[in-house]
Amino acid sequence: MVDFSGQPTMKGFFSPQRYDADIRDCEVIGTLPHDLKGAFVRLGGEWYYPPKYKDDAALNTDGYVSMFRFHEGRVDYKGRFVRTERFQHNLAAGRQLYGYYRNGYTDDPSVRDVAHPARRTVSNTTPLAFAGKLFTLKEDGLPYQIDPLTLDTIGTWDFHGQYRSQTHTAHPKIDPVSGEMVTYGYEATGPASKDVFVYTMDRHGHVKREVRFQVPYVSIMHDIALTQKHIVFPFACYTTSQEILQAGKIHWWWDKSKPSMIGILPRDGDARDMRWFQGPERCMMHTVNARTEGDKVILEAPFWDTNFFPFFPNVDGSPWDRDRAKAYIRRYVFDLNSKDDRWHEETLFQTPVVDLARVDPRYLTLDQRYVYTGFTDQNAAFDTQRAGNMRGRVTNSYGRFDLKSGKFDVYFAGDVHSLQECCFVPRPGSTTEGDGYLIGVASNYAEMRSELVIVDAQRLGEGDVARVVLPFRAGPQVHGIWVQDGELPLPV
Ligand code: V55
Ligand code: FE
Repeated sequence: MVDFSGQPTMKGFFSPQRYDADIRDCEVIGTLPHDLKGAFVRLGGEWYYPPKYKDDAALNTDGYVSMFRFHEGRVDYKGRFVRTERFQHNLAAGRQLYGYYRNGYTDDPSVRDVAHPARRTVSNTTPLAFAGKLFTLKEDGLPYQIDPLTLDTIGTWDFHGQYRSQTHTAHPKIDPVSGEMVTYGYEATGPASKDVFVYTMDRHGHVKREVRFQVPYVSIMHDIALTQKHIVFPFACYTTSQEILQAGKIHWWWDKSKPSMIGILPRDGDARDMRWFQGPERCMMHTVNARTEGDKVILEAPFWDTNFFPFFPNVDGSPWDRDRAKAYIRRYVFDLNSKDDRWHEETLFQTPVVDLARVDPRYLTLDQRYVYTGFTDQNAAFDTQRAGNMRGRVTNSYGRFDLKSGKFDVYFAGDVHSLQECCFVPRPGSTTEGDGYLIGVASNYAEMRSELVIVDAQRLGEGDVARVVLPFRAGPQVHGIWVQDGELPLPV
């Protein structure tokens, strides 16, 4: 029996949907740009069965992949649950067999396999188009390969057996200059292990390099940054241990007495070339971009002041601090020539932002100017709590933050809307940074439906040029990517 009635966070806009979807020729308001040709592929998750524990992390939802396919002047929509091993086991049993986020010790004995965390992944974080294939990623398991024509799940992927980490990040980086991908897995040899395996793949998905190193302490290593010369590994304050996991507890605990760490590894270097820098409490989740200038590495990232996740407890017993859980676009400078292991930090904008920031992907690893991200520009004109938004702050605007001038432009989605992560789509044929579209899904709380907004990325203030309207809620997205025609086989 399936019963979501006791789940306070799964109401209103966030009540479960539990269906795969197909729409041919979606309703469109406005004019679709004729040069938008490809697909917006989104990944997120929803609970197919209610969680085993009420205080479990929202990161533990079943992966759901969807696609807005732009083709011949129209848009088709498709959505599918990712058929992970876990999804299939749950469906066969008719209930939730899996326990806490990243704690296999809390799983039902029929599926418990603590030595192989990849087998319990929900694959719900980031789509990846690489080497002619489509994947769904989650940092606690291996990639799942997805058929881009149908969104059917093909199975897990280990890069022709050459990928040895048990886990694979949701945030690999593709170098736009060489076409190489730099990727990694942490907790690489098992839950709570300090091992990190780093891989460089050629554009065909074959491993060219593997580097193994250990972290000073086990922590979430959700994202990295890549320059033309270095790989930047930030992490901070979240900790765990075998004892915590074996005791059947939540995986991550916030310990602000631990230093925030940033490791810098030369792309052609070895574990002994790793340089660790440290600083005071920051919550380091997503990066924006980084570059190497002489002996300096410069990182731009929307790091938080403190614990960002309400469901990962503070070790000192203090309650989650919503007022301090804010992210700001910041710059970090690391001097590789200096013996000092402290970084230099500068807060570039005083406006708190959502940390799901995007750049023009053609400028990753390079000196880039614009950062696109959601933020709260105006207070919402509706009762967000009643509508199911527990945080009460509504992301209703996208900003284009100019790192060179310190100014920003704003797109406002509407006063009954909240926005998911945006995605920058380069205009085909152009090479100028920022020439293209900003797209993203808006939740319309008045109509209880989702709308994909399409904005000219150089004219945010003029509003959207088109909206693709779904007659239902598209569901929560974590990350999305644009796949240009020709990059993958796409449905027609
Ligand atoms: C994040 C998201 C995850 C996860 C770990 O946003 C970190 C950060 C959706 O899954 O498993
Ligand atoms: Fe992420």
